[in-house]
Amino acid sequence: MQSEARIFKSVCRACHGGCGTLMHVRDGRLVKVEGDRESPLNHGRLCPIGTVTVDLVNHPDRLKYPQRRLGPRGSGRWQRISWDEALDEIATRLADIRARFGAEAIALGTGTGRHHIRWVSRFGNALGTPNWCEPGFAQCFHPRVNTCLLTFGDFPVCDYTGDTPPACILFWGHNPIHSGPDGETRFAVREALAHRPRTIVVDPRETELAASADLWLRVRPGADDALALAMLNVVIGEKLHDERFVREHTHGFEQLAAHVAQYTPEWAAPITWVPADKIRAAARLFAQTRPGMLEWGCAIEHTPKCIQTVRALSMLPVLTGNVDVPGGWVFGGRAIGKFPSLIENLTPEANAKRLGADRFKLLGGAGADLPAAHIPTLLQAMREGKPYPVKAFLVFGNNTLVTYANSKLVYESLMKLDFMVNADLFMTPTAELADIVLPAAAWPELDQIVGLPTIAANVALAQQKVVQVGECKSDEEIFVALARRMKLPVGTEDVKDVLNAQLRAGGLGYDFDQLAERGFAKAPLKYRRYEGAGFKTPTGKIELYATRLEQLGYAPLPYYEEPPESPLSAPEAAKEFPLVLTTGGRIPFFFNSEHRQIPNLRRARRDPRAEIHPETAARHGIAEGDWMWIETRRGRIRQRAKLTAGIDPRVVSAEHAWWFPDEPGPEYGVWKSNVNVLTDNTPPFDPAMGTYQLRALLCRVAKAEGVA
Ligand SMILES: Nc1nc2c(c(=O)[nH]1)N[C@H]1C(S)=C(S)[C@@H](COP(=O)(O)OP(=O)(O)OC[C@H]3O[C@@H](n4cnc5c(=O)[nH]c(N)nc54)[C@H](O)[C@@H]3O)O[C@H]1N2
Ligand SMILES: Nc1nc2c(c(=O)[nH]1)N[C@H]1C(S)=C(S)[C@@H](COP(=O)(O)OP(=O)(O)OC[C@H]3O[C@@H](n4cnc5c(=O)[nH]c(N)nc54)[C@H](O)[C@@H]3O)O[C@H]1N2
Ligand code: SF4
Ligand SMILES: [Mo]
Repeated sequence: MQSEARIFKSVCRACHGGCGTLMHVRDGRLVKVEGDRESPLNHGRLCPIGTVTVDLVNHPDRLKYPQRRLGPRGSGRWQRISWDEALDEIATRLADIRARFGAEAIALGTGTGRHHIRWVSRFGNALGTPNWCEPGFAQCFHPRVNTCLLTFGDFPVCDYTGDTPPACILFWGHNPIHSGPDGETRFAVREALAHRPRTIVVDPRETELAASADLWLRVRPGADDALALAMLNVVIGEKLHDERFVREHTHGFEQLAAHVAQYTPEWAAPITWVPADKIRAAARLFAQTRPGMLEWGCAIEHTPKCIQTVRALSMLPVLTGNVDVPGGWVFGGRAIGKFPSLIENLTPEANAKRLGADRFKLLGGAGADLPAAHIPTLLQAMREGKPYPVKAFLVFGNNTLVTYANSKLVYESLMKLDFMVNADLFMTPTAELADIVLPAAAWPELDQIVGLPTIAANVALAQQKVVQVGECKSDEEIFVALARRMKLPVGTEDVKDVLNAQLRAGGLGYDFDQLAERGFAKAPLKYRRYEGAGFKTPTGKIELYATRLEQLGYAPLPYYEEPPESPLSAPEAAKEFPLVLTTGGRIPFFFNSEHRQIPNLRRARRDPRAEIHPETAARHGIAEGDWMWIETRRGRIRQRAKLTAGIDPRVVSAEHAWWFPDEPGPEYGVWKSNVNVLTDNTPPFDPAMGTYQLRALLCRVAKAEGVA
């Protein structure tokens, strides 16, 4: 007879969100996952990705035990080993590299916003290396965080868990009904939309949000800074700003007003491809419909001029008095104490060695919240040994070959390593390049707390280990085991001790087990905190004129700059590559490079596809569903053409993160449709953040004849 299933509360962590879940476990096996109706973040719902959790956890292709590669790097041949052997070998190799080249020759990598993200840098700090990296710290979300910390003294998020819905939402380079706002869930946005706010969408594609918006601004990819500056010009020029808030709580309004006077809508129209009257209408609608919130996404961070774009955009809610008000932008509560990063373990000399820190101070230096290494500089150190050699790379949940820009250069860099370790749920084209592969626990197989200030502003959540799969270990446990094995001076406590210390410091009054039982805890949200305390910036105000940026040597006021590879900045290249390429619009069925091996999701999107205007397609003899070559100066890939009149005839939008787990290893078709074969990680970089070109590039297309 079958035993009864036990039900545990937990939190889905398959994306950046934190939907409450009920986990059904029978005989030690996960048999069902459903949404928790009590959760304030999803009210019982799950998205397609959350729905297939059982298929993911029990997938036959999961990595279930550690393996050592046989033969040369990339041979595709593997041998099962025990955890003891794996940890011993890693500890010995790392100790050897550290003794010969210094700890900085060991780099750590991780993937986007994962449960263990801060544990990666923590382990690096314990080991004595300043070199860890993550695509998100480089150019997704953290540019927004670091910029806002410097100019607001805090990070604003949209107020979805309060009682007041927004009257206006400005969606900018962000499609959160599929992607989920960073640190939220996509359901919060849908709920806000149910209250019928006015909406403005800034997107080169006609997404569902764009199609139903009051105003859709079909911006040229990469021209967001010009558009934002022109909107500021209108808000200030027409005196639509909140005069009192601006006077009392911002610094540098006069300088900003004088500076943006040059950026008129007529100036911006030919740059942005958005008509001047539409720019005016958008600025007016946002300024006059309060409370309003800005939902901004990673599109603004995927070009080498990210910080000033973020700055310009962040001023729209500020000038219009939408900061720290119900239904507007609010500041995250601190329901969970600060993570013990162990950064104090790094000497000033070690800190100074962080690759890129001297140049990109918002990423790796004095202006960074949690400093990280600059990925292109790190890859160069692997390839060329300059400015010093990087010999080892430990990757915990990042599909480096697929998600970093310029995949061919990434491949060359990884092939030069002496030692590479990869912890993942599945074998990937990246893991195939490792010396040792470790089986990582998926989210239902580990304990963790969720509640960066960015999660729902005021909700703390616990995910709990409900099953054990094979010999999988959580990344956190692997770090602790390695720290103990290497006899590191710090970073050896049990994972739960660290979680409990954080919860104690947060003051919610629950320890981990109590929070796990409840699933989540909500702290009260306080509005207009600045009225008493001001903002935590040098001037005590929101710095429209950024004194900290100026001190660090960066422009204190936002300005316009063309992307380096655009029809305006590179007219010669544009003769050969006449179309503007953007990449990465999120697919509702996959999280970045994940989930291609799950049949129930793959059925919804069998092949990669790129959006193109019917006229442009017709010129090249391309029909709906045809395989189409997309080529840039870096290389060529193919995706299936998706014809849509919603995109500008001069633009192509290709999906990102494609590889094919169903094709033979060790490559798994990684060179076929991977958009990062097309992107660029060579200079110029954003001067403060070091971001590079994942979007806004030049390309050409052709029909791919004779390919299956
Ligand atoms: N051209 C282009 N490139 C892009 C983007 C784009 O829009 N366009 N987007 C960029 C952005 S914003 C980001 S954040 C990055 C994302 O890049 P990545 O972080 O590399 O993306 P993922 O595919 O989500 O995750 C990588 C791996 O983590 C594994 N994994 C999942 N859970 C765990 C776990 O708990 N532990 C371990 N050890 N492994 C786990 C998955 O199986 C997967 O192989 O891509 C970037 N690359
Ligand atoms: N289902 C699902 N959810 C995800 C992910 C996933 O892969 N799948 N990835 C996660 C990650 S790592 C991140 S960072 C977030 C990202 O989530 P979002 O920030 O929503 O990012 P995207 O969907 O890549 O891009 C948002 C929109 O920007 C548009 N866009 C493209 N280029 C430009 C441009 O130059 N300017 C402007 N204004 N718009 C442009 C695209 O057409 C797209 O509709 O989603 C997270 N959530
Ligand atoms: S939105 Fe994110 S957290 Fe919620 S069910 Fe989907 S993948 Fe899980
Ligand atoms: Mo991201």
